[in-house]
Amino acid sequence: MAQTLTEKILRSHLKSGTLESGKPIGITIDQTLTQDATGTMTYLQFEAMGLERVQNELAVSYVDHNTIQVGFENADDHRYLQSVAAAKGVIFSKPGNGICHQVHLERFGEPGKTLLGSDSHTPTGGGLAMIAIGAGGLDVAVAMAGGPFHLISPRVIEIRLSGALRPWVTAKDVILTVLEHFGTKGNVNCIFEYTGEGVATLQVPERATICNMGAECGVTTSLFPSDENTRSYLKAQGRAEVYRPLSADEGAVYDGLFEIDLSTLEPKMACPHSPGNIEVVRNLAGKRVDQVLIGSCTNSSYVDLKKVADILSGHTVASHVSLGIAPGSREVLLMLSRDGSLATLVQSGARILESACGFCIGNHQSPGTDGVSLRTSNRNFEGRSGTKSAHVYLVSPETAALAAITGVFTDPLSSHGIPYPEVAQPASFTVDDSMLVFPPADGSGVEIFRGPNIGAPPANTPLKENLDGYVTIKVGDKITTDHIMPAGARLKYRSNIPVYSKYVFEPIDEYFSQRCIENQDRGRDNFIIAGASYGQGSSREHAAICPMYLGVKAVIALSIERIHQNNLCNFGIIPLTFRSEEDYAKFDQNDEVVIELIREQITTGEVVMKNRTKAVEVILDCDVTDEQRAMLISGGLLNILKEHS
Ligand code: MIC
Ligand code: SF4
Repeated sequence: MAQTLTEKILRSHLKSGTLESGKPIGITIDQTLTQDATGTMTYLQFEAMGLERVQNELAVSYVDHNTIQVGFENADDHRYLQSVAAAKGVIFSKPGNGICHQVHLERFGEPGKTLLGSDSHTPTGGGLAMIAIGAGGLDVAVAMAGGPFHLISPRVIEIRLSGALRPWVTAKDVILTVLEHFGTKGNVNCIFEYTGEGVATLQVPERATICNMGAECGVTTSLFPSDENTRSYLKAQGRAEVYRPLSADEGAVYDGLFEIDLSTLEPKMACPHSPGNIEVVRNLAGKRVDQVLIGSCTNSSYVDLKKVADILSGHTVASHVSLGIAPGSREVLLMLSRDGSLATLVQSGARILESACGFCIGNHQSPGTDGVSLRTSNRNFEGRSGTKSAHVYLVSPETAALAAITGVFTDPLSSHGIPYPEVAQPASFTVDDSMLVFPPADGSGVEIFRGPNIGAPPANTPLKENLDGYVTIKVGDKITTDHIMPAGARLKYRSNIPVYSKYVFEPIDEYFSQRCIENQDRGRDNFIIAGASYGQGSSREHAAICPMYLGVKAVIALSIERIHQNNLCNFGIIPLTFRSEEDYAKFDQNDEVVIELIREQITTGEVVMKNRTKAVEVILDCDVTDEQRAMLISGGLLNILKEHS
């Protein structure tokens, strides 16, 4: 039978289950990647598994998220990560070498392979025809130990591209169009597979941009076929030998279809405060801009930034605008410096930032009060920039560069007088792997460094018979992991759960953790009530570990996003869903609630929760796999792994 590309790759990696959408499957993972902010917990968990060395084909540890190094914490984390990588057989990408997804695409991605990364934008690898999935650190640790990754066999949605993009219309505008159509919720357990003659008009970095931001739709991943453009990209990276052609069979059947004629698109943007809030740029033409930031794993390839340099050439950044540019990798930075683009950027008044996540995670470059910031990144959740009152718009590098010059939103298709920057893919990239540290063949003698800020992941107890406590918080729809577990200024506590836990829900309710502790002290449980699409955004498992540490036993929501749901199960927090909005309305913060005989109830998949304060009860769904049910009963995956070791 004709197969989709997704099916082909999944089938060749299938370990358990059947490929029928909606059914649980387990797949082998060829490659893994971690980044520093999720990496410390991942490797601490891997160490707890007691293995001498990673078992999968290729494991890379990147340091890109927190390179700010205010205080000793980040530098200590980096030292831990470098030493544990050497000890366990992991390649270490030093801070400054670039953003994990950009570097992985350049140096390690391979068509037809599976990649699991402890970062939600791991699907960037789909630009090279990989099944590349974002997951919590514990899942990645299991994959490094040679274990399968469990997921729900996806619905495969075909996104059929025809035509070609017009000048000034970009890959970013393609994915913003996809986001406009699919939105940021309701796409759990889907994969976007790109097909059609329009595919050949897009180069690998453009495909990577599109796959990267598919994460904002909440899909498991996105992928493109592997074709002549893939071959020339890999050849230009000096890796022609890993090329192999891959595509769906003629007549493959998909679970859905969305057609895009590339030639009809126009420059778009995601408006505050959601990547799904799409508008055409022309609708805001003339609006004043305070800050422009170009970079992030979405749009910081060599061609992206060379185009920016060509646009800025001979111009000066508007006097009221601050322009920052973060090249995605050291390779990109080296190439820009060799071809003179770096000088052009500096001359225009751009501030050159480190090749790291930086501004994208709110680590620095926070806008001023009420500031309007145009960014080429992928998330504009309220407060993520570090400034709650800021208005962040997500745009293409071309749209961003024009605004930096004019100082206002400028439709790239309008008559602004700046010539279109024609930039071709280079025939060869400047490859320099000297900031990759390869592990010794035998790491047994390597001493693993641990600073005082690094603590072991906290233990959980097995599930009790009855849960009894309070709705410690009730939140609405689309609560992101940035709301649950803020990054930015708090990022340096990622390796210190007791301290980081103080900031759970800080952007919404700074007293949440205090209430949790008070309830815990009285021997009562904590419950979180939420609306639709709870846990959108990042893969950070801290959004489950820290609530677990605070005694949260269940999250009851209208719906929960895939990665977060897995993280909750991994750490023994029960994910439950309401059957209706009316049921959601029956609970308020501080209500006293009880779930009796929970161990028995979750095995049936139906759970009755009583609201003692309001004297009502509702039936909830507990839609988890058998493996997850076992984790919930044991108090998390780590407890199960301990039982089996
Ligand atoms: C993000 O873009 O939100 C992050 C920061 O890269 C996260 C990972 C993290 O929180 O460390 C992600 O996307 O998974
Ligand atoms: Fe880094 Fe931003 Fe990409 Fe996350 S989205 S990996 S913070 S650049």
